[in-house]
Amino acid sequence: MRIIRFRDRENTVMAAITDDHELYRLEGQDFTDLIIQAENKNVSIFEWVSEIVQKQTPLPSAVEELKLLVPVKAPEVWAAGVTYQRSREARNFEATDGKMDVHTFYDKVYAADRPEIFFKSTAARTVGTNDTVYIRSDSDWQVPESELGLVLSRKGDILGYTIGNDMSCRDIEGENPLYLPQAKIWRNSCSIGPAIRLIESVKNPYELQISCRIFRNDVIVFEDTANTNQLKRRFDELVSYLAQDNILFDGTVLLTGTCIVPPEDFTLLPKDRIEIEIPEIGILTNIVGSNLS
Ligand code: DO4
Ligand code: MG
Repeated sequence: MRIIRFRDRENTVMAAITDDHELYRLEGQDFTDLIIQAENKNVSIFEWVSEIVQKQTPLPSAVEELKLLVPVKAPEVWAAGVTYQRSREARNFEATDGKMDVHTFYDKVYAADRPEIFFKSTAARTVGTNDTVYIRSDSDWQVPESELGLVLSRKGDILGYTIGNDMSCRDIEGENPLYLPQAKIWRNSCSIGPAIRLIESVKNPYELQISCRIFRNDVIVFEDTANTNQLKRRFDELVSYLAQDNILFDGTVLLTGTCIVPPEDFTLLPKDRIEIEIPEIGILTNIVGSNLS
């Protein structure tokens, strides 16, 4: 069971459920409306959505024909870092000019009880599938980060899973860790989508395959696949650190870190197409633009 948002031919924003074959309209325009509706009915979102599917006639459109939007207007997107060995190695490389035998704060945070969690994005900076993600004009080393995203309630419950792209500037991040917000946050530096898969319909979130493909002039220039079974942390552990003495909102997204890093000589260029796929959720596709274009 996946939740999507889209804009119809009359330009109206709608939320819908798709069970892979049919599309069912939801009351309200956002995933956050579902959270409140289910709460008012005293049922889980999954139960509430199943009831709608049973009672309603499907919409006549096919998902492929829709102009999809972000699946939730996440008020905040947070991200965990260095949660996979591959990310730890990549950060060590950029922070030490390739001297991989130096012990860094990335090694420390990989092993520490407290994970790295940073603020990534707001609704205004977050785009959906088929939208443009931007690269910065003051960086020469930029990559997408393919991540599983947890969709949370204000109480810190994990309600569903989405795909996230934590666009990152490796040169800015590697120059000085205090530059992290600049290496991570700018206009259109985060994308999420194309859908939210409700937790009840995922057998094992620690066995999800994540693939990333980057196309330049329609030719594939990078491709890799990893699995959430390589994650060092548990999702509830990450959420408990995020929620500690904090305020969360319905629809907050927590990205869980990347396990796919392109080779050291790779940087994104305008017009590249990035596809991040988790089969249970879909394919998050973005075209690269520059703030100047
Ligand atoms: O510490 C830098 C950021 C790490 C990150 O974004 C990741 O591991 O995905
Ligand atoms: Mg990341």
